[in-house]
Amino acid sequence: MPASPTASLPSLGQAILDRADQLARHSDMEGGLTCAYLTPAHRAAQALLAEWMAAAGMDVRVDAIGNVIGRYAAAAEAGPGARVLMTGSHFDTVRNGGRYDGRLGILLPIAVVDALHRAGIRLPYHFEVVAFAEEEGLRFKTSFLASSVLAGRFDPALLERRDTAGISLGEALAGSGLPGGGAAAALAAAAVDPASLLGFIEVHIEQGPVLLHHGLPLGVVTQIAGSSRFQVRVGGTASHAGTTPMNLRADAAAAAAEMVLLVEARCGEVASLVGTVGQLEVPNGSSNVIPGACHFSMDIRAGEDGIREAAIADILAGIERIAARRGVSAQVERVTPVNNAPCARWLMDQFATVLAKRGLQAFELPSGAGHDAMMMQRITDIAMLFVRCGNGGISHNPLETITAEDAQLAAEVLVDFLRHFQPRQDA
Ligand code: HGY
Ligand code: MN
Ligand code: MN
Repeated sequence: MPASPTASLPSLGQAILDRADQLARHSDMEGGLTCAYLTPAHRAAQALLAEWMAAAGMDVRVDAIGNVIGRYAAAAEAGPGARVLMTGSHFDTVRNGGRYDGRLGILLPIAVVDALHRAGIRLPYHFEVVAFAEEEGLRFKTSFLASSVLAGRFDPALLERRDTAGISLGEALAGSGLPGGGAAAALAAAAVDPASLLGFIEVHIEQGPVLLHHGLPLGVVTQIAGSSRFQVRVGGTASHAGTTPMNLRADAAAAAAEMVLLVEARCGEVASLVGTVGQLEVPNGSSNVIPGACHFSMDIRAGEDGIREAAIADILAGIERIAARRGVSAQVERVTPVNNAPCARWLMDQFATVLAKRGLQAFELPSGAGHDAMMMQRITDIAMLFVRCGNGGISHNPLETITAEDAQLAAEVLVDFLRHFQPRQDA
């Protein structure tokens, strides 16, 4: 087997970071990176990724939900029945987020394909890089929207979901120019045929401090924690802040505050359980009016689905008790839960073999963050390669950072993985 094409490209890691910087220039906000689904910044990023995929020698298509899919076709001798090893991650972001979350898992494989293409190396299978259009759920409070379409798990009811401007997902898609215009049939037809897949691998920043703590550049993921998200709307009685005695109030914000502390307390009871209220607002509030309404989000995750579901049951019951005692209402809307997703040992081992050949430890760790891979795991086997985060492992924050050296190493490991990849024998 000829020398690795990346060995002659020591600057690949820096090139990947430079492209992340270039992509980050397309933002919905000044002075930071926000790239919400189907905004002008999102469409510009989508176009740039399609351009880079084509330049790397891939056949590029954009599907009905806006995923950009680049196929690096198999070697001719693979024949018409060649199957697909798929990789990818998301290019939408959280509000004022980091520039590597998701995007590294797109830019790095594009750079790898470019190196293979320049070296005239083809693989015995099709290699597809997917830039998933929506994973974070920022605009429509969904999660894994784009990978759910590819996995054939899209819930058409989400087309009615509205953003803060009152635009529904269906309307946004209808006006997007994407194939099918948001028709449920077009979204269903965009699902990939599971039989065509050899597996799905995702390269992603760790978004935590573990690799940094162990002094390791890369890690192999064992499982991805399941998550459940909710929107809670508390309804009280707006009334005068100066004339309403404390014992006669139905204060929606005070009730919500007690519910938030309940989430914190209950999720503090089990090591692998976490609960977060990331959004909390008194809509149309005034400083001299007792809040008549208070809305907040809940994000609850655990390493085991049973632990997560038990915590959710306790929290929902607690919200009901607090609402009844305080004379307020509480409406809870649940976004589709995503269950714990195990990585496939046969794929993990192929990453471990490649790492060992480079004298690197195949350090295994779970992922507390959700990823597109967990949706793809519903239709094919998955594995993930984590890349060390700097700045204490911080993520979902502009301080998110990785080094060019670690990006270079991850690219070289991915090349080795691809060139030695063996499909699952009993598949
Ligand atoms: O929330 C998550 O874990 C992912 O970043 N969407
Ligand atoms: Mn994220
Ligand atoms: Mn991510």
